[in-house]
Amino acid sequence: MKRSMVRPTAGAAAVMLLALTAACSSSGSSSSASGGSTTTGGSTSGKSYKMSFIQGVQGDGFYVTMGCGIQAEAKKIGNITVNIQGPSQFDATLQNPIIQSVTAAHPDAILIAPNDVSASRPPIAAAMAAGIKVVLVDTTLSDPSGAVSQISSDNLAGGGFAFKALQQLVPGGGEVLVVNTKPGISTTDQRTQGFADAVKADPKFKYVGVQYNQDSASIAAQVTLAALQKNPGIVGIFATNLFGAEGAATGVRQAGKSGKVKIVGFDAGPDQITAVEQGTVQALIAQHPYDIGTNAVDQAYAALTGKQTDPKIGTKFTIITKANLNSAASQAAIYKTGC
Ligand code: T6T
Repeated sequence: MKRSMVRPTAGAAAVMLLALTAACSSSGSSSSASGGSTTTGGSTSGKSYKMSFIQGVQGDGFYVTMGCGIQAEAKKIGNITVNIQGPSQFDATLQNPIIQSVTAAHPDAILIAPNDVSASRPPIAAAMAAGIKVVLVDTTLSDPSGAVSQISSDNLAGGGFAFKALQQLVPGGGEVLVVNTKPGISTTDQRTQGFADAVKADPKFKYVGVQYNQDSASIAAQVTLAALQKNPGIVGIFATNLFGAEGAATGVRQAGKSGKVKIVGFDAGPDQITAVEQGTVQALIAQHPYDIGTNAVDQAYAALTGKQTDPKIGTKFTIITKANLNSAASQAAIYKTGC
């Protein structure tokens, strides 16, 4: 089985961040990933397998890119059919019925980014009880027991990297804010925690807390603007995902502080890259969702064919700034809008 990803060590990651250079790249694929699509792998002799990928939310370049990795890996293995669907919003009340209907269709494996650490557990546990192999991709559960594997970035460390980037951008220190999605999403909660812990260890900086945006760029813009009006001393913002970074850049612009208040965002869709080019966002911590996808298929396939599986797999980051934006590694890390 292919095992291309390694868990980044703290030391290696710190060096990567301090240099603010790209650390590695992910590859592309030629098929498409969107809500409700189905792709069939090339035929080989023997049994074939059905896998369903349930995205955290539709239309998010992170999950589109992950779907590209999933489809490419399924095609490479050859006897796997992949179905992709996801909720219209990052909301367990919308995702849970999808989990239930997918479970009723009884694929061999479900690859899923759970919308909530607790509320997503019952339908996922029901899928496991029905004999479906479950791989948790990106987000996880408070109780992940029974899952074949959990595959994600090291989100706690990622929050720490975001603070290191802000330290470099604002060496004199000051007040810093987090613009987060909503409580209960494992990934973005961990990024916030990692960031808050790192800020508290540097007396030059003051953590002014977290504002939630419900995974909406327009709400992120509103809460950012309001926070800047309330706390004019804010010098830096950490936006914990794609939509947060997009909205934070808008909020900072509306406050007339573009370039003055530094923004470090998680994720790297085309819009975030444009923001870096234009100088409204200073650094992006790009994840490698394509690799999460290829690993997820490998893990599910291993479980289905009686091979050894890895309970946890960590994928890498690429730190993107204006200075390294044109490097091959940065360009390869930009999320896809289609495969
Ligand atoms: O940051 C990713 C993902 O890791 C997170 O769980 C939810 O938001 C994204 O999909 C980006 O929008």
